[in-house]
Amino acid sequence: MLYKQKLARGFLHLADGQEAVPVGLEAASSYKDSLIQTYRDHCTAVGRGVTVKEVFAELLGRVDGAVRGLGGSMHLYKAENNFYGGMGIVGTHVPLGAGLAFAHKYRKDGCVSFTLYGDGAANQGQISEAINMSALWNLPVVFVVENNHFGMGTSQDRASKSARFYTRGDYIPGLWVDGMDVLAVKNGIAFARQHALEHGPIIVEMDTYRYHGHSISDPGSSYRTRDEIQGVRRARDPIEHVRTLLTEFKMASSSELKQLERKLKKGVQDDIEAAKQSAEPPIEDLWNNIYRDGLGAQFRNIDSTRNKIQLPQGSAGR
Ligand SMILES: Cc1ncc(C[n+]2csc(CCOP(=O)(O)OP(=O)(O)O)c2C)c(N)n1
Repeated sequence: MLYKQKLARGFLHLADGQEAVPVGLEAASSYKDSLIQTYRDHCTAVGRGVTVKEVFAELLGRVDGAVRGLGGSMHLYKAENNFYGGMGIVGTHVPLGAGLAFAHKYRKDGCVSFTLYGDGAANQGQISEAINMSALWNLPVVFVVENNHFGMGTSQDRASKSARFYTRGDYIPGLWVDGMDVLAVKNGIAFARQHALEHGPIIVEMDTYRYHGHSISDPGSSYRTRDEIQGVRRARDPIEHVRTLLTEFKMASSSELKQLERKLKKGVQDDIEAAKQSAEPPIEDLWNNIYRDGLGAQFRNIDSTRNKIQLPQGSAGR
């Protein structure tokens, strides 16, 4: 809705349907482990300790956002909890994930790198390169394929010769996990984390599903039927699954859960309102964090009264 109101801008990829993956992953790891992933990063960021307000403020491009409103939906980040984003270019972060694992091994800190990518990304050459190096050097990396069954408007079967992604590491082992079941995710990740520490890299395929289109510009129903989406919602929804477990095992009653849901929804609404109140970044931020010392006055001046950037004479076209 914020996007339709033109308050959230840029690209936007929703992750509803895939919630069990970050929740289960965080339950079996710690913020000392590194985590890096794609642009579909809202839930993962919250799992890594980015607040809901920081996520919304980032979507709205405000200074209270996770990266001061400069990154947007695809570039959430929290270095102090070893969350390295949020990357827009498909597959490019996977070698970086291997690099993070190299750092853990070098420092001997007993931690691993969780490197998440999609079923579409799994066909990229650089994934094979990252797997080769991490196997060669025995790096503590867990490659997590979030198989939501679709790339950008393309089903996995039209893009992948083999859609058994957990087998695609050739000489490294793989594990298939029901990515809609948070407890299965937790157990799978706990196993894989231990394996990575003792024996090196492993692939974990999380069988999950995205309800929405690839991004906000994709209605998401031209390459699959609405019945299919409704069917997954009815049979496999990760949140309803937790509700069933909690009530069946009498850990909470359905009215307690409804009350909790109301409270959380109100909290999210409050966070959205607070995000809307946050200021836009100052114009100087256009070049802060780009050059080591900031972009010097030798290149650009700002006429802040007119809010316009002026290039010095003779510099046009550089
Ligand atoms: C190198 C590169 N090629 C193409 C794109 C455009 N693109 C963005 S997402 C995407 C599909 C990726 O699908 P998948 O890896 O399954 O992840 P999902 O979106 O399903 O989470 C494509 C082709 C891109 N961002 N980067």
